[in-house]
Amino acid sequence: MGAMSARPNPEAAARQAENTAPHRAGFACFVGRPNAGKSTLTNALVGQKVAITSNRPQTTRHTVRGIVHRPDAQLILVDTPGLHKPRTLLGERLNDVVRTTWAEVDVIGFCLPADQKLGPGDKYIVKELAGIKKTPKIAIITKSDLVESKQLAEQLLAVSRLGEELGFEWAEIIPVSAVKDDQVGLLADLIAPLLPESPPLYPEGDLTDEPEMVMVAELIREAALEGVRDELPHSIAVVVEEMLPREDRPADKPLLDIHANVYIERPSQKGIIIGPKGKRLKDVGTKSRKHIEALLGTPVFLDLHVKVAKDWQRDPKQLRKLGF
Ligand SMILES: Nc1nc2c(ncn2[C@@H]2O[C@H](COP(=O)(O)OP(=O)(O)OP(=O)(O)O)[C@@H](O)[C@H]2O)c(=O)[nH]1
Ligand SMILES: [Mg+2]
Repeated sequence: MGAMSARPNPEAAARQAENTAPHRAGFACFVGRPNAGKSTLTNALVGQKVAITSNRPQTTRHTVRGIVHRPDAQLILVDTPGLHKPRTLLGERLNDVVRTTWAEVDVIGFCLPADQKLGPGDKYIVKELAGIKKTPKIAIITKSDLVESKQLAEQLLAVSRLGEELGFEWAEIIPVSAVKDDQVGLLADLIAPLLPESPPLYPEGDLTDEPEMVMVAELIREAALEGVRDELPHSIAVVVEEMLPREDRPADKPLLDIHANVYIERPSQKGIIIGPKGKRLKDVGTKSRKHIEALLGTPVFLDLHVKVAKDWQRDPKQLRKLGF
Protein backbone atom coordinates (compact mmCIF):
# COMPACT_ATOMS: atom_id res chain seq x y z
CA MET A 1 0.00 0.00 0.00
CA GLY A 2 1.21 3.47 -0.82
CA ALA A 3 1.48 6.20 1.71
CA MET A 4 -1.75 7.96 2.52
CA SER A 5 -1.90 11.24 0.77
CA ALA A 6 -3.40 14.20 2.55
CA ARG A 7 -6.03 16.18 0.69
CA PRO A 8 -4.62 19.42 -0.63
CA ASN A 9 -5.37 22.27 1.74
CA PRO A 10 -4.55 25.58 0.08
CA GLU A 11 -4.97 27.59 3.27
CA ALA A 12 -2.57 25.44 5.23
CA ALA A 13 -0.12 25.46 2.35
CA ALA A 14 -0.21 29.24 2.23
CA ARG A 15 0.38 29.40 5.95
CA GLN A 16 3.30 27.07 5.73
CA ALA A 17 4.75 29.14 2.91
CA GLU A 18 4.57 32.24 5.10
CA ASN A 19 5.48 30.20 8.14
CA THR A 20 2.66 31.75 10.15
CA ALA A 21 0.55 29.80 12.58
CA PRO A 22 -3.17 30.61 12.78
CA HIS A 23 -4.15 33.29 15.27
CA ARG A 24 -5.77 31.89 18.38
CA ALA A 25 -8.01 33.44 21.02
CA GLY A 26 -9.97 32.05 23.91
CA PHE A 27 -10.54 31.71 27.61
CA ALA A 28 -8.41 30.13 30.32
CA CYS A 29 -9.50 30.15 33.93
CA PHE A 30 -7.41 29.85 37.07
CA VAL A 31 -8.95 27.80 39.83
CA GLY A 32 -7.66 26.62 43.18
CA ARG A 33 -8.03 27.01 46.90
CA PRO A 34 -8.25 30.48 48.41
CA ASN A 35 -4.84 32.19 48.67
CA ALA A 36 -3.23 29.93 46.03
CA GLY A 37 -1.97 32.94 44.08
CA LYS A 38 -4.50 33.01 41.22
CA SER A 39 -5.05 36.76 41.16
CA THR A 40 -1.35 37.57 41.52
CA LEU A 41 -0.63 35.28 38.58
CA THR A 42 -3.40 36.87 36.51
CA ASN A 43 -1.90 40.31 37.13
CA ALA A 44 1.61 39.09 36.29
CA LEU A 45 0.45 37.65 32.95
CA VAL A 46 -1.51 40.78 32.04
CA GLY A 47 1.36 43.00 33.17
CA GLN A 48 -0.96 45.25 35.15
CA LYS A 49 -3.14 44.99 38.22
CA VAL A 50 -6.60 43.92 37.13
CA ALA A 51 -7.48 41.86 40.22
CA ILE A 52 -6.87 42.75 43.84
CA THR A 53 -4.76 40.41 45.96
CA SER A 54 -4.14 39.90 49.66
CA ASN A 55 -2.70 37.42 52.09
CA ARG A 56 -6.21 36.79 53.44
CA PRO A 57 -8.08 33.84 51.92
CA GLN A 58 -11.15 34.53 49.80
CA THR A 59 -10.05 37.88 48.50
CA THR A 60 -11.56 37.49 45.03
CA ARG A 61 -15.36 37.56 45.01
CA HIS A 62 -16.24 37.64 41.34
CA THR A 63 -14.63 36.50 38.12
CA VAL A 64 -12.14 39.00 36.76
CA ARG A 65 -11.03 38.90 33.15
CA GLY A 66 -7.47 39.84 32.32
CA ILE A 67 -6.46 40.04 28.67
CA VAL A 68 -3.03 39.16 27.29
CA HIS A 69 -2.32 40.41 23.76
CA ARG A 70 0.31 38.58 21.72
CA PRO A 71 1.02 38.54 17.98
CA ASP A 72 -0.04 34.88 17.75
CA ALA A 73 -2.82 34.76 20.30
CA GLN A 74 -5.13 36.60 22.63
CA LEU A 75 -5.44 34.97 26.04
CA ILE A 76 -8.45 35.91 28.09
CA LEU A 77 -7.63 34.85 31.63
CA VAL A 78 -10.51 34.38 34.00
CA ASP A 79 -9.47 34.72 37.62
CA THR A 80 -11.98 33.03 39.92
CA PRO A 81 -12.71 33.09 43.66
CA GLY A 82 -10.92 30.38 45.66
CA LEU A 83 -12.98 27.20 45.90
CA HIS A 84 -13.66 26.34 49.54
CA LYS A 85 -16.09 24.69 51.90
CA PRO A 86 -18.85 27.29 52.08
CA ARG A 87 -20.02 28.53 55.46
CA THR A 88 -22.27 31.31 54.23
CA LEU A 89 -24.63 32.03 51.37
CA LEU A 90 -21.91 34.23 49.90
CA GLY A 91 -19.52 31.27 49.99
CA GLU A 92 -22.02 29.10 48.14
CA ARG A 93 -22.54 31.79 45.51
CA LEU A 94 -18.78 32.15 45.00
CA ASN A 95 -18.34 28.41 44.50
CA ASP A 96 -21.20 28.41 41.98
CA VAL A 97 -19.40 31.14 40.05
CA VAL A 98 -16.25 29.00 39.85
CA ARG A 99 -18.12 25.92 38.61
CA THR A 100 -19.97 27.90 35.95
CA THR A 101 -16.69 29.40 34.80
CA TRP A 102 -14.69 26.20 34.43
CA ALA A 103 -17.51 24.64 32.44
CA GLU A 104 -17.26 27.45 29.88
CA VAL A 105 -13.56 28.00 29.25
CA ASP A 106 -11.13 26.50 26.70
CA VAL A 107 -8.35 25.77 29.20
CA ILE A 108 -8.36 25.22 32.95
CA GLY A 109 -5.33 26.16 35.05
CA PHE A 110 -5.35 24.47 38.43
CA CYS A 111 -3.24 26.48 40.88
CA LEU A 112 -1.43 24.73 43.72
CA PRO A 113 1.00 26.64 45.95
CA ALA A 114 4.48 25.11 46.08
CA ASP A 115 4.79 25.68 49.81
CA GLN A 116 1.57 23.93 50.87
CA LYS A 117 1.03 20.20 51.03
CA LEU A 118 -1.41 18.93 48.45
CA GLY A 119 -4.42 18.49 50.72
CA PRO A 120 -8.06 17.38 50.75
CA GLY A 121 -9.20 20.77 49.47
CA ASP A 122 -7.00 20.40 46.37
CA LYS A 123 -8.06 16.80 45.77
CA TYR A 124 -11.68 17.81 45.99
CA ILE A 125 -11.16 20.42 43.27
CA VAL A 126 -9.11 18.19 40.96
CA LYS A 127 -11.68 15.42 41.31
CA GLU A 128 -14.33 17.77 39.98
CA LEU A 129 -12.00 18.91 37.21
CA ALA A 130 -11.46 15.30 36.17
CA GLY A 131 -15.15 15.20 35.28
CA ILE A 132 -14.72 17.95 32.69
CA LYS A 133 -13.23 15.65 30.11
CA LYS A 134 -13.22 17.87 27.03
CA THR A 135 -11.16 20.72 28.50
CA PRO A 136 -7.35 20.57 28.66
CA LYS A 137 -6.07 21.10 32.19
CA ILE A 138 -2.74 22.61 33.20
CA ALA A 139 -1.35 22.10 36.70
CA ILE A 140 0.35 25.30 37.83
CA ILE A 141 2.58 25.12 40.88
CA THR A 142 2.49 28.70 42.15
CA LYS A 143 4.89 30.57 44.46
CA SER A 144 7.87 28.48 43.32
CA ASP A 145 10.15 31.11 44.85
CA LEU A 146 9.12 30.00 48.33
CA VAL A 147 10.64 26.49 48.19
CA GLU A 148 13.88 24.67 47.38
CA SER A 149 14.08 22.67 44.17
CA LYS A 150 13.66 19.37 46.01
CA GLN A 151 10.34 20.39 47.51
CA LEU A 152 9.27 21.77 44.15
CA ALA A 153 10.05 18.47 42.45
CA GLU A 154 7.99 16.63 45.06
CA GLN A 155 5.04 18.92 44.45
CA LEU A 156 5.27 18.40 40.67
CA LEU A 157 5.26 14.67 41.25
CA ALA A 158 2.36 14.82 43.72
CA VAL A 159 0.13 16.72 41.32
CA SER A 160 1.07 14.46 38.42
CA ARG A 161 0.16 11.39 40.51
CA LEU A 162 -3.13 12.93 41.52
CA GLY A 163 -4.05 13.27 37.84
CA GLU A 164 -3.15 9.63 37.25
CA GLU A 165 -5.19 8.54 40.27
CA LEU A 166 -8.21 10.35 38.91
CA GLY A 167 -7.75 8.91 35.45
CA PHE A 168 -6.58 11.89 33.38
CA GLU A 169 -3.35 13.46 32.24
CA TRP A 170 -2.45 17.11 32.74
CA ALA A 171 -1.83 18.85 29.41
CA GLU A 172 1.12 20.52 31.13
CA ILE A 173 2.60 20.79 34.60
CA ILE A 174 4.53 23.97 35.25
CA PRO A 175 6.00 25.78 38.26
CA VAL A 176 5.79 29.59 38.24
CA SER A 177 6.57 32.50 40.48
CA ALA A 178 4.35 35.49 39.81
CA VAL A 179 6.24 37.58 42.34
CA LYS A 180 9.68 36.84 40.84
CA ASP A 181 8.28 36.75 37.29
CA ASP A 182 9.71 33.29 36.79
CA GLN A 183 8.18 31.17 33.98
CA VAL A 184 5.16 33.48 33.70
CA GLY A 185 5.84 34.04 29.99
CA LEU A 186 6.32 30.33 29.48
CA LEU A 187 2.90 29.66 30.99
CA ALA A 188 1.37 31.98 28.37
CA ASP A 189 3.33 30.08 25.69
CA LEU A 190 1.79 26.82 26.92
CA ILE A 191 -1.77 28.15 27.12
CA ALA A 192 -1.78 29.81 23.67
CA PRO A 193 -1.67 26.64 21.51
CA LEU A 194 -4.54 25.14 23.52
CA LEU A 195 -6.89 27.95 22.50
CA PRO A 196 -9.16 27.69 19.45
CA GLU A 197 -8.29 29.36 16.15
CA SER A 198 -9.99 32.73 16.28
CA PRO A 199 -9.39 36.41 15.61
CA PRO A 200 -8.90 38.55 18.75
CA LEU A 201 -12.06 38.80 20.87
CA TYR A 202 -11.17 42.06 22.59
CA PRO A 203 -9.87 45.30 21.07
CA GLU A 204 -6.11 45.83 21.11
CA GLY A 205 -5.04 47.41 24.39
CA ASP A 206 -8.00 46.32 26.55
CA LEU A 207 -6.56 44.68 29.65
CA THR A 208 -9.82 43.87 31.42
CA ASP A 209 -13.56 44.30 31.06
CA GLU A 210 -14.09 45.25 34.68
CA PRO A 211 -16.23 48.38 34.95
CA GLU A 212 -14.30 51.32 36.47
CA MET A 213 -16.68 51.61 39.41
CA VAL A 214 -16.08 47.97 40.31
CA MET A 215 -12.31 48.35 40.07
CA VAL A 216 -12.42 51.42 42.29
CA ALA A 217 -14.50 49.56 44.88
CA GLU A 218 -12.06 46.65 44.75
CA LEU A 219 -9.04 48.91 45.29
CA ILE A 220 -10.72 50.35 48.38
CA ARG A 221 -11.49 46.85 49.65
CA GLU A 222 -7.89 45.78 49.02
CA ALA A 223 -6.63 48.65 51.18
CA ALA A 224 -9.24 47.86 53.84
CA LEU A 225 -8.15 44.20 53.97
CA GLU A 226 -4.60 45.12 54.88
CA GLY A 227 -3.90 44.48 58.52
CA VAL A 228 -7.33 43.23 59.57
CA ARG A 229 -7.53 39.79 61.13
CA ASP A 230 -9.77 36.85 61.88
CA GLU A 231 -13.26 37.11 60.46
CA LEU A 232 -13.13 40.77 59.58
CA PRO A 233 -11.78 40.41 56.01
CA HIS A 234 -14.81 38.33 55.10
CA SER A 235 -17.15 40.93 56.58
CA ILE A 236 -15.93 43.83 54.44
CA ALA A 237 -17.72 44.83 51.25
CA VAL A 238 -17.32 48.07 49.31
CA VAL A 239 -19.77 49.78 46.99
CA VAL A 240 -19.01 52.93 45.01
CA GLU A 241 -22.16 55.02 45.07
CA GLU A 242 -21.08 57.84 42.81
CA MET A 243 -18.20 59.12 40.69
CA LEU A 244 -18.68 62.70 39.49
CA PRO A 245 -16.28 65.31 38.12
CA ARG A 246 -16.24 68.27 40.53
CA GLU A 247 -17.98 71.25 38.99
CA ASP A 248 -16.33 74.65 38.57
CA ARG A 249 -12.85 73.20 38.17
CA PRO A 250 -10.49 74.61 35.53
CA ALA A 251 -9.95 72.19 32.64
CA ASP A 252 -6.29 71.66 33.58
CA LYS A 253 -7.17 70.94 37.23
CA PRO A 254 -9.94 68.38 37.22
CA LEU A 255 -11.05 66.56 40.35
CA LEU A 256 -13.17 63.45 40.52
CA ASP A 257 -15.43 63.07 43.53
CA ILE A 258 -15.88 59.45 44.54
CA HIS A 259 -18.36 58.46 47.23
CA ALA A 260 -18.08 54.92 48.52
CA ASN A 261 -19.53 52.91 51.36
CA VAL A 262 -17.50 50.37 53.28
CA TYR A 263 -19.90 47.76 54.65
CA ILE A 264 -19.31 45.57 57.64
CA GLU A 265 -21.60 43.04 59.27
CA ARG A 266 -21.88 44.10 62.87
CA PRO A 267 -21.80 47.41 64.73
CA SER A 268 -18.93 46.04 66.84
CA GLN A 269 -16.70 45.92 63.73
CA LYS A 270 -17.11 49.61 63.07
CA GLY A 271 -14.47 50.66 65.55
CA ILE A 272 -11.85 48.36 64.06
CA ILE A 273 -12.35 49.63 60.53
CA ILE A 274 -12.39 53.27 61.55
CA GLY A 275 -9.57 52.97 64.06
CA PRO A 276 -8.59 55.33 66.88
CA LYS A 277 -9.55 58.88 65.93
CA GLY A 278 -10.45 57.62 62.46
CA LYS A 279 -6.83 56.90 61.62
CA ARG A 280 -7.34 53.49 60.01
CA LEU A 281 -10.09 54.59 57.70
CA LYS A 282 -8.00 57.61 56.76
CA ASP A 283 -5.09 55.32 55.86
CA VAL A 284 -7.39 53.14 53.77
CA GLY A 285 -8.52 56.26 51.93
CA THR A 286 -5.00 57.57 51.35
CA LYS A 287 -3.66 54.25 50.17
CA SER A 288 -6.52 53.34 47.85
CA ARG A 289 -6.75 56.88 46.46
CA LYS A 290 -3.21 56.57 45.10
CA HIS A 291 -4.12 53.35 43.25
CA ILE A 292 -7.41 54.84 42.02
CA GLU A 293 -5.69 57.96 40.70
CA ALA A 294 -3.17 55.78 38.86
CA LEU A 295 -5.99 53.69 37.40
CA LEU A 296 -8.16 56.60 36.26
CA GLY A 297 -5.36 59.05 35.50
CA THR A 298 -7.03 61.91 37.34
CA PRO A 299 -6.86 63.46 40.82
CA VAL A 300 -9.53 62.09 43.10
CA PHE A 301 -11.36 63.22 46.20
CA LEU A 302 -12.37 60.07 48.01
CA ASP A 303 -15.24 60.17 50.48
CA LEU A 304 -15.55 56.94 52.52
CA HIS A 305 -18.37 56.02 54.86
CA VAL A 306 -18.61 52.95 57.05
CA LYS A 307 -22.02 51.31 57.23
CA VAL A 308 -23.42 48.20 58.82
CA ALA A 309 -25.22 45.71 56.57
CA LYS A 310 -26.29 43.21 59.19
CA ASP A 311 -25.02 39.66 58.45
CA TRP A 312 -24.89 40.47 54.73
CA GLN A 313 -22.96 37.29 53.87
CA ARG A 314 -25.99 35.21 54.85
CA ASP A 315 -28.80 37.49 53.75
CA PRO A 316 -30.04 37.10 50.15
CA LYS A 317 -31.51 40.59 50.12
CA GLN A 318 -28.31 42.24 51.33
CA LEU A 319 -26.24 40.13 48.94
CA ARG A 320 -28.29 41.40 46.04
CA LYS A 321 -27.84 44.97 47.22
CA LEU A 322 -24.10 44.45 47.37
CA GLY A 323 -24.00 42.99 43.88
CA PHE A 324 -23.82 39.22 44.45
N1 LIG B 1 6.20 34.47 47.42
C1 LIG B 1 5.16 34.51 46.58
N2 LIG B 1 3.97 34.90 47.04
C2 LIG B 1 2.93 34.92 46.18
C3 LIG B 1 3.07 34.54 44.82
N3 LIG B 1 1.86 34.66 44.23
C4 LIG B 1 1.01 35.09 45.19
N4 LIG B 1 1.64 35.26 46.36
C5 LIG B 1 1.05 35.74 47.64
O1 LIG B 1 0.02 34.88 48.04
C6 LIG B 1 -1.06 35.61 48.63
C7 LIG B 1 -2.35 35.26 47.94
O2 LIG B 1 -2.31 35.74 46.62
P1 LIG B 1 -3.63 35.97 45.76
O3 LIG B 1 -3.19 36.18 44.36
O4 LIG B 1 -4.50 37.02 46.36
O5 LIG B 1 -4.34 34.54 45.91
P2 LIG B 1 -5.73 34.04 45.28
O6 LIG B 1 -5.53 32.63 44.86
O7 LIG B 1 -6.20 34.98 44.23
O8 LIG B 1 -6.68 34.10 46.55
P3 LIG B 1 -8.31 34.18 46.60
O9 LIG B 1 -8.75 35.32 45.75
O10 LIG B 1 -8.58 34.43 48.04
O11 LIG B 1 -8.82 32.86 46.13
C8 LIG B 1 -0.68 37.09 48.52
O12 LIG B 1 -0.15 37.49 49.76
C9 LIG B 1 0.35 37.09 47.44
O13 LIG B 1 1.28 38.14 47.56
C10 LIG B 1 4.37 34.14 44.36
O14 LIG B 1 4.61 33.82 43.19
N5 LIG B 1 5.37 34.13 45.30
MG1 LIG C 1 -7.90 36.03 44.10
